Amino acid sequence: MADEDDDLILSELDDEELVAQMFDDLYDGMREEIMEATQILLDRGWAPYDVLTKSLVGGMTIVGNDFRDGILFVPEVLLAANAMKGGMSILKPLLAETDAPRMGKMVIGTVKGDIHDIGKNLVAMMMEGAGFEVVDLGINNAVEAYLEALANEKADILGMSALLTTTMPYMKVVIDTMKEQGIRDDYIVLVGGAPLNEEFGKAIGADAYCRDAAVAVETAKDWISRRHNQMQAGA
Ligand code: B1M
Repeated sequence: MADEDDDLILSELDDEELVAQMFDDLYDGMREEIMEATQILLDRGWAPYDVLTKSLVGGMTIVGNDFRDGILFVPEVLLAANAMKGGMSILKPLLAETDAPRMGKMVIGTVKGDIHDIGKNLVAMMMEGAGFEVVDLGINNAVEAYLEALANEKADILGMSALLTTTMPYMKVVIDTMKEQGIRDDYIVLVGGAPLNEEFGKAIGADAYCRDAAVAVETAKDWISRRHNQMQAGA
């Protein structure tokens, strides 16, 4: 017998019902339904950023809480993450659509020992949307990978992401190595990830902690313009 959900026609739901259904579908890892619903919201005139934050990130927060409370386990969370990425793949080109002039270049990656990449991918997308060039190193990055990319790409900004309390100290290893090599001040260093906070960012010697992707964009813009002003003053 057909399941009740099989009969559900997403396009017939109003916005509020559709977002609630997306929370359920994300929870159940239903990638195709998430992609369809993402497109429906866009077709109804929702801004890509609103679809991202109000439906996808909102749904993922519920998944995160139940993962924390032992109600969901790794395989289910992986399916949810996969569904979220399906929605993000539709939003990515829209968030990146911009006439903004190139703002600067960022190398970003999740630190060694950590395979969480959804937040980092969001930051990368939003930075591209704001006119930054982004070199995404993916997950599990050792200090050498960051330093090599910074040099090869002639980047302005280093972005590091960590989602585990056990991996966040590795950010300090990267920054300390930059100091040892005398290159720390050549780059703007921004850090982010759910377990971090402003105090931690300061303590490890980052230029700023970014609470979310939108803050990362604003902070990056702010630091780039400070750098330009400093360079002009020194010229
Ligand atoms: Co993991 N996991 N996980 N996990 N996971 C957390 C982080 C956890 C908090 C869950 C929990 O217990 N509530 C917990 C960490 C606890 C702790 O350290 N104190 C945890 C754990 C324990 C683990 C494992 C150890 C579980 C296990 O194996 N027993 C394991 C670790 C594997 C490893 O990394 N070595 C693990 C595995 C996984 C999955 C693979 C199943 C999956 C990851 C899939 C993937 O990323 N491709 C997963 C997921 C999905 C999560 C939760 C549920 C969701 C994370 C997420 O994507 N959030 C998470 C619970 C939670 O955070 N509520 C959890 C959505 C995303 C949009 O937010 O990543 O915070 P976030 O990014 C935000 C900001 O933080 C910021 O901007 C982003 C967008 O606004 N930001 C930056 C992030 N990076 C930035 C970089 C910047 C700037 C801003 O640079 C400039």
